[in-house]
Amino acid sequence: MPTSRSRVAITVALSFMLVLFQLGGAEAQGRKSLKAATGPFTYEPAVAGSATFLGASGGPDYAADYWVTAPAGGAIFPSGGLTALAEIRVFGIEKVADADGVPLTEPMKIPLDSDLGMQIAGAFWLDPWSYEFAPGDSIPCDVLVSNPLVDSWAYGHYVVTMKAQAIGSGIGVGSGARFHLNLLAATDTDTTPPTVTIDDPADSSTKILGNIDVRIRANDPAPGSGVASMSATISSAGGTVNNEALELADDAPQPAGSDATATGTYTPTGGSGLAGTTEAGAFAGASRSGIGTYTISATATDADGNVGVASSTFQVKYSVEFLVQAGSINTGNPGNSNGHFKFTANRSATPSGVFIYDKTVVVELRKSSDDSLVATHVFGSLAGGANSNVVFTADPAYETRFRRGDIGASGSDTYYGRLLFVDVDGNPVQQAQSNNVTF
Ligand SMILES: [Ca+2]
Repeated sequence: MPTSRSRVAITVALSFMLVLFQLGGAEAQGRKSLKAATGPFTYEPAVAGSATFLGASGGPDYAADYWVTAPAGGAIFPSGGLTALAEIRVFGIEKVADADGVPLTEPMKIPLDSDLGMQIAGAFWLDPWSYEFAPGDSIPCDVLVSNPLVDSWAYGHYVVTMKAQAIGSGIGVGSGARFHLNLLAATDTDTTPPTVTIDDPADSSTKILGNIDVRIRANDPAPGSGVASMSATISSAGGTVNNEALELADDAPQPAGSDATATGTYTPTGGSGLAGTTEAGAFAGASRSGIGTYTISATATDADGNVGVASSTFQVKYSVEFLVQAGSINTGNPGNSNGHFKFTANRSATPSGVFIYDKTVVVELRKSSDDSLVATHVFGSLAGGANSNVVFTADPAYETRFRRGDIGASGSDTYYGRLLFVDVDGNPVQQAQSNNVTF
């Protein structure tokens, strides 16, 4: 027999349950009085997009979007819920025409659980793939379609339908958003070569002697067979470097519409290693450094053998810095008045910005007023040292002096120094020009 205390407890519990029951009933009663939003999901536009993929390497990813709208006109769904959790997915696949574009007498349903059905549905990436709708909610659905890479027997024209489905909500799936998917053979359909772009070194650019980055992009326009391979060669203007193959790493093959990228490094002579970095190993007329004018020729071939080309011509120079560019006037001995030039010529900091010893150096003294050539100093060991030659100093640096008495000037004048070195092809090429000096 229950104690009085437990009797109280049972009574309280029963009352509480009764209240809960009544509340629940009231809620249900309340919901029952709410109007239901009826009807299926609707889709806008009815056709979300279309894509054509040619062969196994054809096609970029196609992006499309459409809106999914839940039925409105009520506060609840027919089953009584305030919201309905829907799955958004590929709902049906139909083949409507064969690979030659001939319509099928009757569209062929491709079961979603067949290999082909799974392959095609798997190429559709939907965002979102699930959403909790309230009545009247309208949401954008993004779809990204990639090449399903079907076997050639399956080539043809398909209609893929995407729908939202909220099981148990009482909302119909509706007619869905359709996507036209054309899966065709690549053969004999691609006659357009890939476009090729040399990003680096850019055409008309100037690089400092060193490891020079090379970056080439190729893109086979869609629809197309895709970039199958890439290559590039380099030549110097005078042919000393002649169609040398560049070692590139590339990410070809790429489908049509997608960039394939090839990267690598070209290092002209002296750009790395020991050559030119010691006085004993100095560059000279017979063993020249790699400064000069170069052209890279790049090619990209698509899967159907169409070849696209591009070229880029660029300069390679030393990094020149003046340590001294000064004129001094000697009033006591005017002939000793002189213009003094001291400078470094280094390679690029990539890989090591060291001083380069290059005996092909030429310093021209030119009149600032008319650019006329007044005197030329070359590397050498003539008597007079830096007054007659360009010499290496221990810094290391290049140094030379032009004396008024040696250049036949009767009074002071204003000049500038023009620095040249002989390039890979044997041509003296200006690397720098000094400020004006007066002496
Ligand atoms: Ca092509």
